[in-house]
Formats: sequence, structure tokens, C-alpha cells
Amino acid sequence: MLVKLLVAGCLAFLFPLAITAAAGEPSTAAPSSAKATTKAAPAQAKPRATGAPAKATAKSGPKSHAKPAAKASTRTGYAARDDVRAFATEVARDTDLPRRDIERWLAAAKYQPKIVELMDRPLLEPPKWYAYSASFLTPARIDAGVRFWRDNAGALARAEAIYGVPPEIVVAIIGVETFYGRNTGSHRVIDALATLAFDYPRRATFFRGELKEYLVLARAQDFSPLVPKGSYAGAMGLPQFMPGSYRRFAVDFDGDGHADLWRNPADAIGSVANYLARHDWQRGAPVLTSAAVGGDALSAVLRRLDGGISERRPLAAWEADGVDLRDGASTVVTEPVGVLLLEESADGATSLWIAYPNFYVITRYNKSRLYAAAVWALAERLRAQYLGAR
Ligand SMILES: [Ca+2]
Repeated sequence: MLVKLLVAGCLAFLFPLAITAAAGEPSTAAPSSAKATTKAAPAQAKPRATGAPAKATAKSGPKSHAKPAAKASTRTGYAARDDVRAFATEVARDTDLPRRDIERWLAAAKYQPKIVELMDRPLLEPPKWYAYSASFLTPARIDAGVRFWRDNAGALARAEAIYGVPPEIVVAIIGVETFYGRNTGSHRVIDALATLAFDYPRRATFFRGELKEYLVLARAQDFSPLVPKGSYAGAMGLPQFMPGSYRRFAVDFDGDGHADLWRNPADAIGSVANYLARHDWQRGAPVLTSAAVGGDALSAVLRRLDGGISERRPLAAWEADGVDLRDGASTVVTEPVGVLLLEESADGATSLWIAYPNFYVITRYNKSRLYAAAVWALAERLRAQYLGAR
């Protein structure tokens, strides 16, 4: 069914470090973290979302002890390795997939040394906001987003009604992830997941789990696991869901019987909104509002920042410290909030923002502070242009 999968894009490689968040992945901007989240996390290549694997500090991890085996994998596929056979046994035991099919699929998976290289690229300095955000806030991406919104207005309105997530946020995530489906990845998913499951020891546990989820997903959605393409970390479709997130959060939003995140914008829209809702998106609540801090208060607030964002505290505590909520604090949010710093220019200008719980919900897609801020900033521009054009 997923016969023609998308062409691959290159966007994903602009920001090599991140992954979608989903599920633990590497986020571009957040080098320190590692861990997996839940969603799909794709690759480290662009800001990916959901559940992707995080990139760890390269170099410190175990180096692939699997070199010789990797060579064998290149020649014969993965079927002949003992560890792969053990994996097939485990998957057959835990699922209703026939072992014969599992082994046939793994035999067809190919080791991709390029993917290991991409995962091991050393992290450079974390990007600054003004540089990071520039590629997401171009007129081309905003115009295309407004068209995507217009073309899918019914599904977006329905997603907002059901899940409480406004259209501009859903469109912005799909725009940041894949330029509205233009760049969904050029790596065969089975190759990416097998390479990282069996020849990338540092993340083997995570990717073996994702590989297993992927095989189950393929059977459930009735497609061959040998066909789909995705990011180099295995993130798939318009929203770049990792397999585990696909299984847990994807929805068939147009009712045709399949949750098709590669070709069906309605399914992608419903799935992104469902993902955010299931991670506690608050209907009607803000993401960021502008804050001002003057004079003596500034250094105290800056000391609370770690990597550009603070711990969360009650709004009243921030106000007591001299943070002035220029745009007014949200009256609907009672949970603690963070303070976010964005670098506005190379000459050191910065801006400060109150980060509400919905900001942190976006970081469940990709844990980078810059990713979440870029989604919000693109969403604001999309909304202004969409409403202005009506
Ligand atoms: Ca569908």
C-alpha cells in the first residue's frame, strides 16, 4: 500500500542533530540530553520529533564492536548473525508474527554505514536561536503552510475540536518536521532500524524496541516493512513518528481503515494532535508569552537558566523576582512556568519568554528548547498570515 513513498528530502539533514523527538532522540539543540522519549524520534537530522533517539556525546560511547559482523551484514543481510537470530526468536515469541517472515525481512535489511556516521557526528556548539530559527521562518515555509492549512482546513478544525490543539500548531509541527511532507526521509526504514539495532551498540536497546514495533506496525497496517522510507533514525511520514509512536498515537483520521502518515494529510493531522493531547496539551492555553526583566533582577533570572531555559516555578515567584509579564500572564494556567531565553542576534541581543505547560508538551515531540520555540514562532506567523488572507 505505501507504494510510492516520498521522495526524500534533504531538509532533514540541515540540522543533523536532532531527532524527533519522539521517542527519544536526538534533538538538535539539546546536546546534553539523551534519552528517549516517547514519540517518534527520528533522526538526528533535523529537528525531528517524537521519540527519537538522542544523540549522545559522540566519542564517549562504545565503539562498534561489530565491525566484522557489519561487514558480514553488508554481504548477507542480517539473517546470519546470531544476535539477529536471537532477536527474531524474541519477536516471534512476543508477537504473533511468524518467525519465518521476521527472518525474511531481516535478511533483506541492509547495513548502512552512512547512518552510523550520521549518528556519530560530533556535536558542535549548540545552535543559537537566530540561526536555528531562520530556516523555519522563511516566506516559502510560511506560504506553503498557509496552503497546507487551507487545503486541510476541515481536518484541522476537527482535530482542534476533538483534541484541543489549534491548527497553527499542528501545521507548524508538520512544517518543521518535513516541510509539509516534502521531505520525509530517504532511508529505507528497515535498513535504518536494523543498522541502529544491531550495529550501533549505544542505542541498541532503543532501536531494537523500535524495530520490533515497526514489524508489528507493518503487519497491522498491511504494508511490507521492506518498502517505506524515513529519516536515518527511522522516523516516518509527514510528522516523522518513530514506529512505537506510530503504533501508540497515530489515528485513522479520515476513516479509510488505515493510519497512513506518509500519504494522508488528514491522518497526519489527527495523529499530531492526538500525540500532543496525549501528552497533556491544554486547550486554549498559551505556549509562550513575552517577559521583561530589568536592572538588578536580570542577573538573578539569568542565573536560573541552564542551556537557555529555567526550572519551572509559580508565576508569582517569577514576578516576585522582578519578571514583568509584558503581555500579561495567562489566567488559565496555574501550573509552574519556566523562563526561556532566545538569542536574537549575533551581537548578543536576547529575548525572554514565559514558557507555559504547552511549551513543554511540544518538547515531548522533540526535547530541544529551540525546536519547541521554532514550532511556536512558525505557528504564530502561519496564524497571522492565514487569518490575514481570509
Ligand atoms: Ca486514513
